[in-house]
Order: sequence, then C-alpha cells, then structure tokens
Amino acid sequence: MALSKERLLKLYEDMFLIRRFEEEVEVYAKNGTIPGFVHLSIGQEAAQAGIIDCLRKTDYKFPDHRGHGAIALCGTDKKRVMAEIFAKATGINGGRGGSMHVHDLEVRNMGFNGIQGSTVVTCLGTAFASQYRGTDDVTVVFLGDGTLGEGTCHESLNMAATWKLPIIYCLLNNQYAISTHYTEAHPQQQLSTWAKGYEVPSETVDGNDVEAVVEATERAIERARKGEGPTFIEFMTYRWQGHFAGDPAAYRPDDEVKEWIENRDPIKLLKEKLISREGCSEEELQKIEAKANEEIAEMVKFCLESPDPVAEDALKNVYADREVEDR
Ligand SMILES: Cc1ncc(C[n+]2csc(CCOP(=O)(O)OP(=O)(O)O)c2C)c(N)n1
Ligand SMILES: [Mg+2]
Repeated sequence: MALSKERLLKLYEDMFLIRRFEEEVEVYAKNGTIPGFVHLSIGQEAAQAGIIDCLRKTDYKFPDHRGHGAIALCGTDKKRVMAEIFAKATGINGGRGGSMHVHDLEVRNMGFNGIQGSTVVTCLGTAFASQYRGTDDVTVVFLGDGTLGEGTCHESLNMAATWKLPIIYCLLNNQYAISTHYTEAHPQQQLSTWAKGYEVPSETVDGNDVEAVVEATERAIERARKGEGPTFIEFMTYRWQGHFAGDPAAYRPDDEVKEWIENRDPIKLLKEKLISREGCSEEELQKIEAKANEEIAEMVKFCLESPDPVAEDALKNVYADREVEDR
C-alpha cells in the first residue's frame, strides 16, 4: 500500500537532512577538524530514514559504522550527535565516542564498537530482554554485505530463529566491503537467501526506494511484535563515497558510480514521486530543503564553537562509580 503524502514529505525532510549532515561531516573530516575514521552514508538515506521511521523510541537500535544518518534521526538532539562526531565535550557521549561509538540510551540507540559482526550478537540480549519482560519492543540491527561473512552472523540467526526473538536484521547491501564486491565474497546472488537455512523469513528490496523500505520494515516489525520471530531484509543500495572519507575508491568502475548517482539517487527518486504522484510543487520541497539547510548550519556552528573535552575528565565513566567488594 502506498504511503501517505504526509509521511513521504516527512521522509523527504529526514533524508535531505541526513544527506546534508553527512556532507558537512565530510568537509570537516577531510580538513582534519573531525578526528579519526569517518564512514559516510551518502546514497543510503532511504534505508536509514525509512527503517528508523518505523520504530518506536523504546525499540532497540544497533546502528553500524556507517550509521550517522540513522543515529541522528533516532536521537533526541541531532546537534549533540554531530558534536559527538566532532569529538566535542557537548557531544552526546561527551566527545569520548566519536563517529563509530555514538550511543544514546535515552532512545535505545545501543551504539557500535568498531568490530564488524559484534552487534549481531549483542542484539540477541536486548531482544531476549524484551521477550522475557513480555514487552513488544523490537530490536533492529544494521549490518553490511561484508559483515555477513562473519561467523557471528550464523550464531546470531541460529539463536534468534530458535528462540523466536524479535529482531529485524537490516542488511544494507551497498555492494562493497571496503574494495571487495559482494559477489566476490558470497556465493548467493541475493544475500537475503542466506537466511533460508535458518528458516527465517527474508526478502530483498530496493533500498533506495523509501516506500519499499518502509513497507518491508513494517511487515517485519509486525511479525516481531506478534512474537513470530526474526526477519532478515536485504536493502539494495550504494555508497557514493569511498569506504571512509578520503578513500578515492579507485576500485569502482566510473560508469557504475555514475549510474547510481544519476539514476538511483534515493532523494531524487522520492522528489520525483512527490511531484508526479502526490502533486507537490518544487517550491514546497524547496521550503523543506531550506529549513534543513538552516538546521544543519546551526548544528555546524554549535560544533565548531563547542569546547574540546578536558584531559582531567579522561577517566570519567571508565570505572563504575561504586565501591568494589574485597573477596
Ligand atoms: C571483525 C572486523 N574485521 C574487519 C574490520 C575492518 N572493517 C571495517 S568496515 C569493513 C568492511 C565492512 O563492509 P560492509 O559490512 O559491507 O559495510 P560497509 O562498510 O560497506 O557499510 C571492514 C573489513 C572490522 N572493523 N572488524
Ligand atoms: Mg558494504
């Protein structure tokens, strides 16, 4: 069933905002303001915004290393998410986490840790907790096509399927794991078929069509909330940039990159749908874009003006704040 115009407009706003968010992060990562490695998600906005839009605040979210967009959208304060990526004291984790470790327990964003395939295991815990406590909260875990090669994915799916845990495995197949194309690393043409061995319902959808993303995610969430167990969804998408900000990505054919940018840009596709099917005007969409641009400019200003964390605080939150019993 088609999504309403209102919902599509909200998704347009979200997708445009996270595209702009990442474009600014790219600028400040490349000029050295943002420390460490940064993995951009430009080109993957439909999958990130669409999945997050289907979730409640109390659902558990496990973003991956390329999850700035999803993290910002589920967060309560986007500028503090950006400030965390800038490693500023005003960041959501005080600047200690940075790009790959932004967690936000208030909205059950459980964060990432830099180890591919680790969160497919830890997400079993939150899903089990929901089931044990009798709530219908679901757990969503993001993973990439390369990460699917980790042995932990087998262990996770086996246990989730056996215990009927409420997990939605969101595989963002952006075609590459660093420089390796997914067809060189897996025997399956469609990675969703991988879940069949565990009798987990699975499907492959166009991850650049936000409507298809929402529909597939909602189907999976409905099953999980009813206690029917996990679902595995492969979202076909593409990352426009290299693996990290600064990677020239010379391993990709130029015409392949051009095709995805020119003909399969998720934001452009949604814009065309809003105009041709929903009767939106260019001006209406431009207003949304202008508002997002303003919000982003404020966020960047906030980040640049924010103080760095102080050295005296380096050990804060490293140890639990309580006496440890002698044994
Ligand atoms: C266990 C482990 N092995 C290797 C790495 C190095 N590494 C970081 S990202 C990445 C590729 C991941 O590819 P994919 O899962 O397709 O995600 P994408 O980067 O395409 O979003 C690798 C090999 C790591 N972080 N953890
Ligand atoms: Mg990949």
